[in-house]
Parts: sequence; C-alpha cells; structure tokens
Amino acid sequence: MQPSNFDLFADHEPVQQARAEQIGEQAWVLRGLALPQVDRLLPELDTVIAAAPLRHMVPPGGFSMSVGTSSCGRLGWVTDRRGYRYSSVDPHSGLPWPALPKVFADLARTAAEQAGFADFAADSCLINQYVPGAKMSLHQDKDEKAYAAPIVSLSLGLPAMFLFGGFERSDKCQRIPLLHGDMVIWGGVDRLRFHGVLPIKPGYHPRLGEQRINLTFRVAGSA
Ligand code: MD3
Ligand code: FE
Repeated sequence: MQPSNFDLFADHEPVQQARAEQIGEQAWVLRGLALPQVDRLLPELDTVIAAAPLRHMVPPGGFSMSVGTSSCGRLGWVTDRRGYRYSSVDPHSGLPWPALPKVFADLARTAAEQAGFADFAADSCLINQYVPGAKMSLHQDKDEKAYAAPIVSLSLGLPAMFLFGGFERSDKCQRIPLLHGDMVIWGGVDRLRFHGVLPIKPGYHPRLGEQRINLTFRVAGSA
C-alpha cells in the first residue's frame, strides 16, 4: 500500500517555514509561525488563565490598564504601589504562577532560533488580553534583569496595529499589522525600542471571539 503524505508526516511536529519580515537590525516578524500549534496552545492557555485569572493592573499613580494581564512561568509581572516588577508569586492567589506549558516554551525557542537567537529559554510568559478598544501606550520593556536575551511575542485572535518605534519616545514609529499566529522576535540592538499597540478594532475571530491575546516570552530573572 502506498502511504499518503498525511501518513508520512503523522508522527512529526507540523513543520512550517514562516514568512520572515525584518523590521529592525535584530527584530523580525515571522508570519503565521504559530498556526500549526494553535490547537495545542489554546487549551493550555485556558488552563493557565483558569488558575491565574486576567486582571487589570493599576500602575503606580495611574489609571487601570485597558489590557487584562496574567502570567505563567517561574516569574510573572505584577504592579503595586511600589511600581512594576516580576514576582514568583501571583498576588491574586498567593501561589506560584502556573508552569510554562511545554508547547509554549518549544514554540518560543523555535521562533527565537529562526530569528538568530540560539538557546532561548523563557522564565516568564506575560499574557495580555485586548478587547475591542484596548490599547497599549508607547513604552519600553525595561523590567527584566538583563537585556541579553530577546523577547518573543505571539499574537492570537483579533488583528492589531503594532507601533515599532525608535529609542526616544518621540521617534517616528513603523506601523506593523499583527495577525493571528504571527510571532515577533526582538533583541540585541532592538531590545529597548519604544513600542505600543493602537486600540483594537471591534471584530469577531473564529477561534478567539471578540478579543486579541498576546503572549510575550521573556528571560526576566538573572541570566
Ligand atoms: C518591543 N506587548 O507586553 S508585543 C508588552 O502586542 C507589549 O501585547 C505588545 O508590548 C502586545 O510589553 C507588543 C510585540 C513587540 C514587537 C516588537 C517589539 C514588541 C516589541 C520591538 C521592540 C520592542
Ligand atoms: Fe512591551
């Protein structure tokens, strides 16, 4: 009997060479890289969010963020009167954050590798939920202990218009649409660029409904 292609590949990970778009010297968008993994990612995401519910953080002296946030992995991102920081305990439950699911860790490592960053091992995954109208103002990611490792992001659900800026808040931004399954990897000289997300437009995504979920994989603790 002649095996079909389906049988030939049945025992293997779905392999896909993503379309790569270079957006900075060491920053890449890998279009659709996560699509073959989505069926395995979403149940894990549900389990994590059930254990560590999304919450709207209140920055010191600021207003509640429009994005709902949770974490998994050894360290999670928290904010309180003292400011932002990473913590090994979820203040909501008083327990350690849920473990980083293997399918998340493997995907983040593969994405980093395709962007030229070998041996990426995230100790933190920040989960951002955007409902229509939610946005993220221009900022830099500076709360991690060291900047040697890149940050890897995965977009799921509704599309977003991502702002990729320079090293001063006032620098001109590139506008980059991010779609379901796209991954962005930025490190090295691009690690401290300002960036943000424009308000999400109303819509319905067949897999995630009326929301966008963004996962960012980080090395937050000391290397
Ligand atoms: C940063 N999240 O959680 S990730 C954040 O879509 C955050 O939820 C956004 O910023 C989100 O801190 C953006 C994608 C991204 C892509 C390229 C970058 C962030 C970047 C380049 C430089 C710095
Ligand atoms: Fe950021």
